[in-house]
Amino acid sequence: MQLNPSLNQRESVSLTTDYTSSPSPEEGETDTKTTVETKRTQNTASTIPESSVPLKRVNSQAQQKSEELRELLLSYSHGRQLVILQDFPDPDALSSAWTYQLIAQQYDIKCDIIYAGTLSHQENIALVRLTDLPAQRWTLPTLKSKDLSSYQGFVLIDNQGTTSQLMPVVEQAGVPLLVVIDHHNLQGDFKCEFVDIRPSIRATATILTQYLQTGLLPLDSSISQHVKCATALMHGLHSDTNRLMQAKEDDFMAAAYLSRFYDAQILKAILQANRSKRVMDVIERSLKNRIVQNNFSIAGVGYLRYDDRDAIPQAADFLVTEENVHTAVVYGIVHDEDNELEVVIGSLRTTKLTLDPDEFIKEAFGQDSSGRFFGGGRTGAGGFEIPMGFLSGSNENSSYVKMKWEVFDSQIKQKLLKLVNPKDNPI
Ligand SMILES: [Mn+2]
Repeated sequence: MQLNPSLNQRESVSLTTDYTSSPSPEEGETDTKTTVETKRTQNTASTIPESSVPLKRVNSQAQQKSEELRELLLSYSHGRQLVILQDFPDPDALSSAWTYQLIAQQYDIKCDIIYAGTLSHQENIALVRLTDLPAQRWTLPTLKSKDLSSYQGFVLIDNQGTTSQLMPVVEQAGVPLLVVIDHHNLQGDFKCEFVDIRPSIRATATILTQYLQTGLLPLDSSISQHVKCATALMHGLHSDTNRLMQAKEDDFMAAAYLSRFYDAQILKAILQANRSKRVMDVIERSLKNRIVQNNFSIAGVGYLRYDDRDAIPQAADFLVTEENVHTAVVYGIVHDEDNELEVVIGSLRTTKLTLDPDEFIKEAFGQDSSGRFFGGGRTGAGGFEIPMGFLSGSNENSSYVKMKWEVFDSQIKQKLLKLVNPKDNPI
């Protein structure tokens, strides 16, 4: 365990440098770069544009899935589809959905990319603005006001429907599920025409990039939209793999392919988006309230506005950097004024290789009355959402508000500490 931090640090340094460095030629260019330039010229001369030469680094599974997807898109051509993202979409989801939309466009399929919550992370807002990423926020009332009969089906990307309020409504309206593309562990049985769920892959952006590589949509660096989409995918891949530190071979191969098209300046601008003061305040609260036991850091941050929800994972990201801490859990009560809803939202971050966030969260919080887990995770990260039901909603009485927080705070702590300090089965 002692070896890992230094290893990670070293990897992080070299990768980060490579990744965000400007591609513009500078003085003292190396020989390697000159060779690349020469090759490019040769390619142009033989009239084969570099971008149309597929990188033959896609495994047979990806190849087969691409073929299946091509057939599906062909059979649904000239139609409309809804692409449903988790309520609070992350860069992996946003970039993957956009790529799907561009691929589907080739078959004259119009896709609307929708999510119910907000884009609350400053990097996500920057991503959407800087690349003109075409995702739309549809609240439940918006969705209900739409005529869904024009859609031939809906698509789940980077989720399996368990983190979206929109999915059940779309399903009830009789729109069939056509496609699921995800890298989280399987969360249920799907009766749909195309399923590509590969938990061994670290980002959905990798899966979509593989589709591009197999020729479902040849990227062209002279098309600004393609460059922006490649940049978005690179950002998705980067953020879901913890700056490539958790990336596997497939993810690196995808990043290598994207490196031929992405715009390093835009990516840099996205990554440099500043935190809002309110996010800083939540991080401060998490620092103040944290308890550290057995290398776990646990912090309740009280009430937050809906728009600041993403401060929770950011606080967890921060707490896990403390010396002697391998796992951080941060949670709070998020209040949605529009819908008079309250929900406990939490995030887990871990650097402990043997801790599976998915298992940990499922074991800590269990299932609701309909058998649905309150959350789950992937390598290094997890999240949970616990609806407050009858107890949700604002109250003028401040001591009541305080009491309500204390009840939820101690209940969550109790459940977490049971796993953190187990009597005979240490994690
Ligand atoms: Mn993802």
